[in-house]
Amino acid sequence: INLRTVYAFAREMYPKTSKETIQYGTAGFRGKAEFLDSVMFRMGVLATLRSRYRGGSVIGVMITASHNPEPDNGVKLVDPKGEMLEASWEAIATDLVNVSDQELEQQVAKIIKDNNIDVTTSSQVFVGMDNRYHSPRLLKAVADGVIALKGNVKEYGIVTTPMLHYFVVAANTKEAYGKPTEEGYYEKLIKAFELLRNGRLENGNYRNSIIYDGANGVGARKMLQFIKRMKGSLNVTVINQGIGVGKINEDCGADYVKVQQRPPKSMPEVEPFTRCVSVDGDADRVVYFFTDDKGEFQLLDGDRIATLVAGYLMELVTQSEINLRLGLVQTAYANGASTDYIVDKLKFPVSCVPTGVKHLHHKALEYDIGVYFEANGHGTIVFSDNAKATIAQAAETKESAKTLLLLIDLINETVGDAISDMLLVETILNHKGWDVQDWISSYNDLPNRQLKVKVQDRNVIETTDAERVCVKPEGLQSEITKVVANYKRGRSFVRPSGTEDVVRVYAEAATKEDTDDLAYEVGLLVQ
Ligand code: 16G
Ligand code: ZN
Repeated sequence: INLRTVYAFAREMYPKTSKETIQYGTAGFRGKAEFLDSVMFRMGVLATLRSRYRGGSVIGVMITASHNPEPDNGVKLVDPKGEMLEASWEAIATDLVNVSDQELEQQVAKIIKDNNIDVTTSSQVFVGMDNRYHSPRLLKAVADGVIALKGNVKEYGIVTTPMLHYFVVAANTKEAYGKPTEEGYYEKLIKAFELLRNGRLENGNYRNSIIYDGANGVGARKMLQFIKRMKGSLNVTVINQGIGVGKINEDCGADYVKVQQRPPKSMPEVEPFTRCVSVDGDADRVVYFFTDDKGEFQLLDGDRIATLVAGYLMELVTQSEINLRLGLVQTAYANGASTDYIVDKLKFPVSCVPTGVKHLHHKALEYDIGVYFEANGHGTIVFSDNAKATIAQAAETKESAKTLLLLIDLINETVGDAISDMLLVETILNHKGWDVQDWISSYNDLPNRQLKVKVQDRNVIETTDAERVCVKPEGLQSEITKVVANYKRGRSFVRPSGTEDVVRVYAEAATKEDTDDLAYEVGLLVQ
């Protein structure tokens, strides 16, 4: 490999146009699409190096800015087991993206040397993208980066983020996890879903239809593909399909619904208590919602999904008479009422970790069955090898264990998957004979509020204890503690955002007014 060609390629086709330093954060690189061409090219280069470093295993590259506005785009790397890129390589990525075109050749040589990479070995990179209009251009840049290092690249075109994770794992496990194709993905999920339904489409209060808000993103397109193949096992009406004037995530989608606490603007008139679901722009987050008979909006977010799933898994494990370690992983954003419910009522072990999928996923792997969800709707369930073997054995005699076995196939263990999570929720509600009213009445959420505060340098704020305690600047935490003490059931924390140049404030309290006041007071302390 001639590294000169990498440099020549970069300078000719993907010159670096921005001088601003960017950082590989919790969601990879994000920014305005027009400045990302050189970033994408370099990530193609890096993915190829990473694949060689990992003995030729497939590395994934996903082009998306998830729930962010349509003009933004971004890129993240997927490691061989479907996890987020290893932390030490985040720094390597940051360095590689920020050097000048002239320094690029040197920098690539340095990565090769530091990591003892044999550049003559084979490599494989899978690339996917969301349906932003600039994604195809950026995808080509990634592919060219791979080609510059004489690597192999497979382009999946427009797919959801969790689909790409699935393809990577499927290929790296030699198809033990499934076929690494779009059709293989649909087949695996739909087969499990239909077997779990077992022909019983309605049950008790459960109605077999749902309104699905696709956020004008790739999740809408893929849901239309699911519908074609599902043959009526679930009646889905897709809104915000991405056809026409609607922009990705604008006034719709999981982030809008969760943060604004209201339905998408384009929501059609529906009967009270109609079950609705929203996914985000790359379909790795999902939240449910409905409007009650008083016209009030009701949200069923990631915490609700987590408690529903955890409770159900616990039931099945108990009925199967198997001994497995179950655990739920949350972040500081989890509603206090959800944590109380799960600890006191369900007697389920809970742990709290910092924001970001990699932290949750990592912690969940410590259990036999690890359930993790962020309140924003990103989450999944992971099963240890021991759990899989134990369940498979019990399934020979116990119905409940058979159900568990099918659930494993329905769940995309590699990362939070909005569509897979939705099919899981639908399965549980169907089995329980529940609809949204039954689900929401399991506990009462505490009113909560999030604020963004613009500050000069958000990194002056440092936190500990899974972001629940602020250690810097000195004295801020004691002031927050003092303020919080004035509110019944009050809880509040501040943390620097990992994706935007702001400090985030979270507050919850017994009443809505108190919550707003508390958020405001803490916001003032930060300013
Ligand atoms: C990223 C994270 C998400 C987290 C969010 C927080 C991944 C793949 N995504 O989108 O899990 O909730 O950042 O954003 O890790 P913030 O730091 O701006 O609050
Ligand atoms: Zn997303």
